[in-house]
Amino acid sequence: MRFSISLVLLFSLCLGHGIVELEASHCIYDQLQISLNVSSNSTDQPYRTGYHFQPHKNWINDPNGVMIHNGIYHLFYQYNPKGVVWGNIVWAHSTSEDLINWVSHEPAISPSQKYDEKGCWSGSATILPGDKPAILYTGIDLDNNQVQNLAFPKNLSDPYLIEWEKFPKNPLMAPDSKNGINASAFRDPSTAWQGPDKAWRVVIGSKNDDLGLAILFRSEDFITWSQAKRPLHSGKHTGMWECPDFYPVAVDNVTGLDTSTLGSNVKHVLKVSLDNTKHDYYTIGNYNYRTDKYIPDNGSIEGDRGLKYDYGKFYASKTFFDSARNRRVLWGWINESSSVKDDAKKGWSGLQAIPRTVWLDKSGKQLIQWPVAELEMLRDNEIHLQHKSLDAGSTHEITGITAAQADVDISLEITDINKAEVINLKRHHAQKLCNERNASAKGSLGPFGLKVLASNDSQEFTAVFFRIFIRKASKQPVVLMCSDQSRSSLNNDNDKTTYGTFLNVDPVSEKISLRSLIDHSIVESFGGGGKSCITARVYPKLAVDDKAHLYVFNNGTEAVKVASLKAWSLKDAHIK
Ligand code: DQQ
Repeated sequence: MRFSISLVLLFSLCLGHGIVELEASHCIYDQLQISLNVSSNSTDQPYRTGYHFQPHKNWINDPNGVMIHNGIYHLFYQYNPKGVVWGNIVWAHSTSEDLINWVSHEPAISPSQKYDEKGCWSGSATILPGDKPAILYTGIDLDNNQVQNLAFPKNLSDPYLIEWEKFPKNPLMAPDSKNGINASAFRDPSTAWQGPDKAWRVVIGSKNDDLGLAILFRSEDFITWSQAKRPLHSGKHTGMWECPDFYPVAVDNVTGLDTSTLGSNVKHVLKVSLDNTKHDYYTIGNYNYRTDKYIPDNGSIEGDRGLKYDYGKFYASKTFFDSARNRRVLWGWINESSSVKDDAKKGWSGLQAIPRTVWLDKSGKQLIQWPVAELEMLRDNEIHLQHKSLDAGSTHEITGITAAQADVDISLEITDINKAEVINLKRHHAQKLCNERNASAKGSLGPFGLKVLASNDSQEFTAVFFRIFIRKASKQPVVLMCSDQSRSSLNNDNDKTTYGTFLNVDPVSEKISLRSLIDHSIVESFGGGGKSCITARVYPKLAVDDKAHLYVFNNGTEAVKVASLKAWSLKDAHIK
């Protein structure tokens, strides 16, 4: 193996002592800031993915500065060049022509100046007039203050924009203690937008006590920025807002919009990453550029009880407008659920989710997310199943594809809603309900769905499933969507939290669909055509590579029907 006994000893010290908690709530494991040689041998690396973005080794977190420029997609991301844990953060850089196959370059932005000597933290790209990309990022200065800095490509005729120059007048924005802003809670500039008055606006994540803030700055020239008297928006009892993302969505179609678009058929989305809970939640509402205020729609719930992009592992996300294909694309960081000891063994930690196209649902009340269409070029060995009845307690194996690296799209129909259990939902939180009634707990209508990364003896599996209930109060049906990791691995060092959410689908008039992207240690699931998403990290010991199986199952007492199922093996993406 690639790490020595002394490192194991150092690691054990880390568990008890010597871990420094930072404001960004990442731990610093001093003793693990050491880059290891990492094996590429697949038998040593059962959890490496085939088509998700991940560097060869070391730690990654937030996607940064995502953009398209001259037909090339850019993904920058938080990266530790010196270890498998968070620290020494630089902006690593990769480029792609299709969002799936990637080539890596030298880090674009690394600590070098007194205003970013202690870290180059998250930020965003804005395409300025004349097609000139600009990056705003948070620097940690020598006194540990968080400040905002600007960088431009050194050579605009380089199609890959490999070298970036920091603006000589950095820092351009600093925290104002008179406004109650602490210098350790002022970070992650959004993509900027330009109002009809031509002034640029940008939001910075912050907090004042436990009031989460999207602090607004304005500028005429992108260089001199002044803080607006009031934030764009704030949220009571939400704590630090990290990585705010603010963008327009079209009301009546799926087309993406440039970040500066305003108009009567346009709503706005504000997403914030809640440091307290490590979830990305969003509201939909209206933005008034005259007052520079964003007001969420009635019923758009603020905070961790609100709508989440993803109810599993997905954080510090960021969107960009893809002008080549008129869509808005969402990137998000998927963290590990394994122990730091196991991360040190495999030599890497963290990945990026498959980029998702995002648009406003017809209801206007939520977003829809769907893997970018380019992923489909990796599909191979298509198999079909149609009109298959799944009797009570039955399991059916799906064969003919590589079950450890696959794309599965299933739609299910219930037969009789009157058989659904009546439940007082006021007392139930979706995740708790999924936890109490896991995949093995029989119900009437459900659990039914997929068992993925399953061993042939069912000792290991991850179940992504549904249960249908009738609400006691309204007598209306409700669909629960769960991702149950409790049996995902014989290794009990992993976090096996079960995730869950309610899915806004009428199970009487609609089929219940589920698409799951399976990639060795990731199960990224999209319920109801992208209305609810759940991403899980799992680390099977038995269900590895060709020992992994895929099943459809029904553990309810009532039959359900597989209206259709399509599944594909997915080929490896080229990620160099
Ligand atoms: N990660 C960055 C911060 C951001 C946090 C540091 C979110 O800029 O607030 O690596 O994961």
